[in-house]
Amino acid sequence: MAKEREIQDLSPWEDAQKMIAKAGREGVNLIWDRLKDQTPHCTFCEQGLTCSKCVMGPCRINPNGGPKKKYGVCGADGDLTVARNFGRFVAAGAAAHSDHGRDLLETLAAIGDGKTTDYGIRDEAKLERICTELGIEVEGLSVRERAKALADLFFEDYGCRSHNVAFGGRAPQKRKDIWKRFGCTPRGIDRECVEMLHRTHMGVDCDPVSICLHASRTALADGWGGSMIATEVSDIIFGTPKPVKSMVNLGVLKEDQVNILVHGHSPIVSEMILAAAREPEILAKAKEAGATGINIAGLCCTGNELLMRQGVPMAGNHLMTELAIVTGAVEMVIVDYQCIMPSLVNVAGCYHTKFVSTSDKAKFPGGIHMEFHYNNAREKAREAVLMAVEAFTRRDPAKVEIPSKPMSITSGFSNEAILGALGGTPEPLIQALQAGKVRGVVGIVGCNNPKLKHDHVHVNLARELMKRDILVLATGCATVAMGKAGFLEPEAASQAGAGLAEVCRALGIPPVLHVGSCVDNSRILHLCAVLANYAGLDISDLPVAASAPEWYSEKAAAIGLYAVASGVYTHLGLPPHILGSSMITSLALKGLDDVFGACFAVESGPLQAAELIDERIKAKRLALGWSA
Ligand code: MSK
Repeated sequence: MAKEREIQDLSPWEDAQKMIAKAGREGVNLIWDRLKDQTPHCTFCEQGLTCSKCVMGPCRINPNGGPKKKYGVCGADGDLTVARNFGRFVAAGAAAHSDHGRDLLETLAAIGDGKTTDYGIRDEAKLERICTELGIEVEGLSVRERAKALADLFFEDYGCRSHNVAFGGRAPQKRKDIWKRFGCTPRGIDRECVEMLHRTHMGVDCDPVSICLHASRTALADGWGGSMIATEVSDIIFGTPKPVKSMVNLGVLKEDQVNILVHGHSPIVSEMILAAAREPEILAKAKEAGATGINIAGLCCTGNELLMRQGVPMAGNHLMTELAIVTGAVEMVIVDYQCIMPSLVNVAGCYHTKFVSTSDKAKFPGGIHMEFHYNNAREKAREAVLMAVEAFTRRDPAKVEIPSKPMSITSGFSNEAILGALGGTPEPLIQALQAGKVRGVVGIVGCNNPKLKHDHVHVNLARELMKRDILVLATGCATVAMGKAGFLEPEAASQAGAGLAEVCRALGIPPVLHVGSCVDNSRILHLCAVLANYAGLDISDLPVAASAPEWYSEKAAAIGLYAVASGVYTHLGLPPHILGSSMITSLALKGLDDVFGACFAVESGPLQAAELIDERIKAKRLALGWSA
């Protein structure tokens, strides 16, 4: 594996660098090794110009001619091929978020039907509020009946009848009018995903622009549908986050405790693991095994879910998942779904670590499968934690290295918490924006990608935006980067511009707010809608932007597109596989502005990206008659 100099080029963090070196000494194959093996990538695939959607192919399209011709066997050109591939890419991302939302919904329905005692309603006030918002008459209904009524309403959102997703009603009227004009109003969540698969079947929609507009509709069904349902129902079942202190990096692992890492996205399993690990009888078993306790820590977005609500520490983000196991101090990685590299089974096999999968839709050959359902979750969680306790007795102390001291962070900034800090109304934030103390708000979201130096763009972009009095909202794997850089503590206000620092100090908040997991980007959408509605504007009028600096996943593409289709200018650190079509590329970078009042920008340099975002924020501010 990499030499010292190269390791420093892969990640800026001490914990990552030490574990990459350790993996090299111990012969553990990592994501960077595999990227090297796969480089150079196929240039047709990189540009979105391959098609394997039928058996007349596969085809590789060369828009400029040459040994591979301009048209596939069916006659599709480069523009159509790129559009079809991108449409399916977005649909897969929207499906992933939304199917996660469906699991929460099935749990809510089970609570309503009295089919589970393992789960309940922790935020009854939010249940009532959302029921009322969506027109459910709550008077006279018990908590369970309300849960059932809300679940039934949301199941309709997933369906195929002509029916607009309920939370779409939160968008400003001007935005809804735009969606209507361009045929992008999100209807059933499943319907849009299925329709995208249909449209991109050979011989259906042959207009690249039409496919792209449907991709926007599919993404909107995710943002205002599946993801928003996932967020709101998670809050209802597990509690709405409020500011909470915690810690981040591999230093959160404890040498004298049973370490269990929860990984994936849904809180359904991880909340139960946490509850089991706190049971006195199970703690007693851990003590019998020689441990001083049981330490639950998070990876990726299920970690964000537990961090936001329970203050559970975060061990790392996407590129840290293999490295966490390399510490030799992890008894178990227990996963649900999404962003779980299949390689983790092999890495776990190099140590005493148990790798446990829990979802019937995410199985990992070589791992242990323990299927969790709403009616067995508590019992399965106890079983899993006891298995981790047993693994602790087989830990090899010679292989243990916990590489750093943890950083402290503050998390838990749900919209309820943000509006609460503002006195229950968006007015102070609007005033701060108008006065230019806070010049804009930017969501920095998403993943890591081994093609870019780990967390480098996240951290340097956020640092630069803060300096320019731009408040940052972080979700997903970006959160860990922000935490490690020290940006998630109120003291980081000292690194912000004078206006933002003043506002942060007055409210006692950091200049970068952790607002959740990747489905929780819906919180940012909702906050934009609250601000726009309050100010009588459209979202595209606001000095706001989004950035996914190190994204890799289909879900991130769906998030980016629903942000743009909602009127939010969106920066990407890497382009999607669309560069083979100049038509689709120029639609993404420019043409969408004429449709949605927002478009994409692609830039891998953090300072250059900050400049682009700042220019956009300036333009929006000036258009509102505010100082630049
Ligand atoms: S986990 S989608 S790597 S944010 Fe949500 Fe992180 Fe991106 Fe997965």
